[in-house]
Amino acid sequence: MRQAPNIVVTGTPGVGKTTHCESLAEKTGLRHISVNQVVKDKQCHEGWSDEYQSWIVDEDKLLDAIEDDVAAGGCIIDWHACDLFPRSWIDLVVVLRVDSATLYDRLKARNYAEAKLQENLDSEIMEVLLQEAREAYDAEVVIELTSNTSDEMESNLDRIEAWVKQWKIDNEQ
Ligand code: DAT
Repeated sequence: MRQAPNIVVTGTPGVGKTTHCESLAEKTGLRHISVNQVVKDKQCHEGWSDEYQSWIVDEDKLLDAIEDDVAAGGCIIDWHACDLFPRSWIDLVVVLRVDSATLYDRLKARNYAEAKLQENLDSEIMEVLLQEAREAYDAEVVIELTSNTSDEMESNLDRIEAWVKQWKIDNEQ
C-alpha cells in the first residue's frame, strides 16, 4: 500500500503542467517527477527527433526508471501523455486545458516553429490528451481543469491539495 497518492498531471505542451507540478510539490510535499528530465538524465530514449524536436521516448526504459519511486507513492508525474502508466500505479489524472488563444501566445513565447505550434493547438482543440486519459483510466480518476489564468491555477492547486489530504485520510492504515 502507498502512503501517499500518485498523480499524473497531463495536457498539451504549454497548458501549465510544470508550473502546477512545482507548486503542488511545494504545497503537498509530494515529489515532482518531470518525465522530460528523467528521459534526458537516464537516457530513456532512442535518440532525438528533428521532426518533432523532442526525444523519441523508450517507454519500457522510462517505466523501469521511475518504477521504484512510483511504487513508494507520493509522485506527481509531469508528462504530455498518460496512457503508458499502468492503471494500478495512478490514483488521480489531472488533465489541464487552456483556450486556443492563450496556448498560442504561450507556445509563441517559446519560439515553437509554426508547424509544431499548429500541431499542438490542433491537439488541444481536439481534446486529444483528455480522450487519452478517459480511455486509459476509470472516469472517477480523471479530472479536467482549466489553466488560463493565475486565479484558475490557484483554485486548481487548492482543489488538488484538498484531494491529497482526503486521499491520505481515506487510505490511512
Ligand atoms: P507545460 O509544462 O504544460 O508545457 P508550463 O508550466 O511550462 O507548461 O507553462 C507554460 C507557460 O505558461 C509558462 O510561462 C507559465 C505559463 N502558465 C502556465 N499556467 C498558467 C496559468 N494558469 N496562468 C498563467 N500563466 C500560466
